[in-house]
Amino acid sequence: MRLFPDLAIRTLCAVASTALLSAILAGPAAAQGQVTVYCSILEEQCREGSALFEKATGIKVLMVRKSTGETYATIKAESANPKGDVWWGGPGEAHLQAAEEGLTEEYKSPMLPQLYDWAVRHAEVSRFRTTGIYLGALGFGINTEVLKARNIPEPKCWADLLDPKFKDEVQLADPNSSGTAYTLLATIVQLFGEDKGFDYLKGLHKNISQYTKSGIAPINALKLGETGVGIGFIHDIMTQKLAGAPVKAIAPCEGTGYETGSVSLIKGGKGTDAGRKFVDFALGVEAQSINNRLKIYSMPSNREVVIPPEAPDFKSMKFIAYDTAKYGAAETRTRLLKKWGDEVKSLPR
Ligand code: S7P
Repeated sequence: MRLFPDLAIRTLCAVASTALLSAILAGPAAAQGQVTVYCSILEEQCREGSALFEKATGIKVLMVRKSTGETYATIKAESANPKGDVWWGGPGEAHLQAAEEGLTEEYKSPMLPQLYDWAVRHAEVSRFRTTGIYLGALGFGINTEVLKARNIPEPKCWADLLDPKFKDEVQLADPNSSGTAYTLLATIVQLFGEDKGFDYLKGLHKNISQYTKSGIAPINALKLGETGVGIGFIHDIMTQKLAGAPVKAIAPCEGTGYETGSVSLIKGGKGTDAGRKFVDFALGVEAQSINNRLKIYSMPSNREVVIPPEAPDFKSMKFIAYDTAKYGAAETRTRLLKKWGDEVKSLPR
């Protein structure tokens, strides 16, 4: 008689402990075992990063590649029910706006002591809601064969791009979707002042063949000879040159701006612990060395990453005192993007 209750109790205990064990394994493990990363660097960088992180941690990565402005808009739209954990890459202004609007979470990574001062200052400005992962100089690329075939002299300055000879010969992304193009908008406004800057952008508009969604699209078009001029980051143009495309990177004569590529932890993400691990990874040597293998020579924020001699020489370029904090303030970024849409993009070409 006693045997059955004992057996029943033992069976129940065994079932319960198996269930408990599965719950323990399924619950926290599922939460820690997966991270959703919104990736605003290039697709090949996103792919390599996920593979390396999965290999190093065993945590599964769900990677979604979207341009910087698009990612900001997605995180904002999802803020009542966040679906992403980490926002990896893209120029820092949209990350700063997200930080100011409380869309991202404070995180002081243990990797901070390994970073250059500029990356830590960027984190401080955001009250540690975003951190710098790379710098990239803005400029434009030319396809030397296209310009030669059309008998157009090589432009050296921003002002040269207003020449009617460049009609339908310049590609730029839309600054609402692209962080690269927002860097151009903020650079031109800082370089010429807001009124003259918008006059410049209206003049440039006459020569634009199309506003692409992503910032890299004009550089891909440049490589293929589909445009004579593509506005973008100098390191991305140099990647194409190193691969043998007939392109040249130009650091404009008047001076130029730059991006502080950033990483942020999304507020309310479901896999926040895994998200923190991914942020640490993005600030580390392994993730920041991916670029050397892919020949994408933006300037890394981790002091231990090797900077190869092929990387753009920042010292030879003329930079303006670019103010990422001011142009990443929510009011400024929102206002300038609206003004660009109303006063520039809407004009006939
Ligand atoms: O790391 C290369 C790089 O070009 O990827 C980012 C990306 O192009 C930004 O894309 P959108 O302009 O479409 O937002 C840059 O931050 C970075 O330099």
